[in-house]
Amino acid sequence: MPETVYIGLGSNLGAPEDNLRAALERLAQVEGVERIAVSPFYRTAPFGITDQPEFINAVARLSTTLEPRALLDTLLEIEKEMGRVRKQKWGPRLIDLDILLFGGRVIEEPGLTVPHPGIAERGFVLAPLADLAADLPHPTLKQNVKQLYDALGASTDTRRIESEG
Ligand code: A4P
Ligand code: MG
Repeated sequence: MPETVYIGLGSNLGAPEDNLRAALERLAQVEGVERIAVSPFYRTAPFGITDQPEFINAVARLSTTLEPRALLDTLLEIEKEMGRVRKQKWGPRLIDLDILLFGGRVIEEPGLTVPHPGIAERGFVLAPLADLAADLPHPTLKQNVKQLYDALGASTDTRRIESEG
């Protein structure tokens, strides 16, 4: 059975919106992956290291027959093909693709943690995720996406921009 998966996309180097669109196109071409929906794009203040350009963030909902590890490898491959060089934790990047949620699964393995551990603290994840799935329950936090976003409150600097993927 295919699983419904949510992927977080982020970029703050080059032409970030084009980078997100390019990554989405590549994702849709992967065998075993079907793209169902893409959130609006958001312009977001950098989290972690604040002295870097603003990010463009979005979330995509996919349907996939791939197992989580195979999907992660696919995402890392797309990042690599798109020229991402890993330098600094939380630092600037051409494209960052994270598995946010994989059905209701809870995975803790070396190199793969699902749900993504940063979801609840990150407005740049919760805002676009809420556009696609406000009522979706978080598998371990026992709140839905909208409740998590509301709990984060006004501390998030995210602005929806009109163009979409
Ligand atoms: N990994 C484990 N679990 C997962 C998962 N669920 N999805 C491993 C994807 N990858 C997962 O990733 C390092 C390793 O995490 C991968 O090889 C994979 O095996 P990375 O993307 O290179 O991580 P990183 O950048 O070195 O550090 P970190 O803490 O993951 O950075 P984040 O959390 O990705 O944060 N501000 C705004 N406004 N918007 C952003 O998008 N992004 C970051 C990066 C910082 N600030 C931001 C944004
Ligand atoms: Mg990542």
